[in-house]
Amino acid sequence: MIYMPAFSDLLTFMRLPHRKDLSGADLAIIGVPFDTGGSFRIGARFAPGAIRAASGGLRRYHPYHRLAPFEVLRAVDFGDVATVPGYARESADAITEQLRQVLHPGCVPIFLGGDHSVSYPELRALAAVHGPLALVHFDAHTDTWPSQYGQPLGHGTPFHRALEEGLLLPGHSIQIGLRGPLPAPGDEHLPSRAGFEVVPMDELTPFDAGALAARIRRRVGDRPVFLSFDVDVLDPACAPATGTPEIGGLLTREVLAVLRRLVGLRFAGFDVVEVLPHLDPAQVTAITAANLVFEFSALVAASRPARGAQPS
Ligand SMILES: [Mn+2]
Repeated sequence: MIYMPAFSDLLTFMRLPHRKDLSGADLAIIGVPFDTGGSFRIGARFAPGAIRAASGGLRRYHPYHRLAPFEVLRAVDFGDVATVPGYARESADAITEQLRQVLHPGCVPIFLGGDHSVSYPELRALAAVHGPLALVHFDAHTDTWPSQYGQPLGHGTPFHRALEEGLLLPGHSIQIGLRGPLPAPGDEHLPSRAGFEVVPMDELTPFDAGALAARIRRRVGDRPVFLSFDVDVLDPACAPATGTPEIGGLLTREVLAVLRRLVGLRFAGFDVVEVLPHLDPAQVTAITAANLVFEFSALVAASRPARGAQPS
């Protein structure tokens, strides 16, 4: 028997089939290669390709959830959406429009950013399908500022824009891992004034995965939820290749322990953002992002009600 190794052939995420039609799909990997919303280091436009390349090292069975997500789910790799490099408004509108044409309620997208500004056009398309969403946001920064360099669209503003447009349920949303110096005094109160629950990094030492997962579950309840993962929530030792690194972050193993305790949430979508491949020693950040995408896929598979099961 001839077996094609996962690092071979044309690059899709874990060798999933490439499909532009998502009508039969339960899960879709979608690249969003826009990075000129970045305020410091840029280069995340190359992240979708780097994450797909890094996924060649993954294997298909998840021993914690005891399933192979891509055998449980009909999953595809959409490839990337088109963007307009350097033009935030035009890119945001193009991203939303393309996603609106393909997303449907039965398909969970996992977006490969891009800088964090892409969450806003993603949320516009997802809210059109599901209505307003709960947000579970892992990040060193709140990304809820009203403007960035005086402009409305950037990687520091996506959740402010989303709140303005009613795309989020702030009373069911939570931000985890915030830390680091801020542009102005009082900025630490920005997310709670917007209605988000905030778990700053200071509250995560010592780390208790069960307590954090319980807090997320209480906050989200049974609302459809968007999980947005900025790799800068991780300590730069775990994810050095990112746009705005902040020292003193979470360890990858801590994040995995929390994610694995979130089975059963109504996941409507995910993104993983701010991977900068040209700064990535030994692919460590891209490998981390690829593993997170695999974790998200396993979470979706483990959270699905059993097909054909009788309601109890
Ligand atoms: Mn961010």
